[in-house]
Amino acid sequence: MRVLLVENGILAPTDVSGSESKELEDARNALKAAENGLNDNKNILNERAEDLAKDYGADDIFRALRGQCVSKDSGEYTYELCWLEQTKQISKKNHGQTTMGKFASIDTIMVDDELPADGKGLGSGQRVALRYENGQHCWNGPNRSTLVVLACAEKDEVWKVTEEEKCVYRMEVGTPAVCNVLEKKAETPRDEL
Ligand code: MAN
Repeated sequence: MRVLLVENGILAPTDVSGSESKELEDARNALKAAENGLNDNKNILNERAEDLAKDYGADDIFRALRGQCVSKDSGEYTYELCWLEQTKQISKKNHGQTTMGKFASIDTIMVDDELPADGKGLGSGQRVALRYENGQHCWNGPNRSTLVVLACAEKDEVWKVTEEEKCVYRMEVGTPAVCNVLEKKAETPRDEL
């Protein structure tokens, strides 16, 4: 009866024990592998599409800096800026790390600072600023946040870190990434030099 049904295409040709033929098993495994590969590629495609939709500043300039970090010792902490990722406060005593914000957005702000003789400062005019928000919660205060204000410099360097109010930090940072962005247009003491 079974043979008859198989011959007429009504039953699949499995053997009597019910186990699949080697060919069918191989084909099933190959299909599974192809499906896994397709899913992996779909995930990569989604990640790339999300990344392309993000704002990396004029000419996507900050994309190249992502993942790199610069740091500066100040008081009892080492402060670390990881471009487009997070800012951190690292205790010199116990090496405990506190997140001072995760990268949130790119902005422009006005500054009016005297430029130090060594040129390592913001000067005055419009500057690119990176906002880092929602860092580690501050006891009796907000979640920590950092405003990273940028000025043109030959190399990436944290110049100054201040805590403007409790758990609200400001970093002044030099980087070649903004040299062609705003400062060319702005009237700054730097242009006069
Ligand atoms: C830690 C640091 C300081 C902060 C206090 C707030 O000591 O993160 O910068 O002002 O916590 O309690």
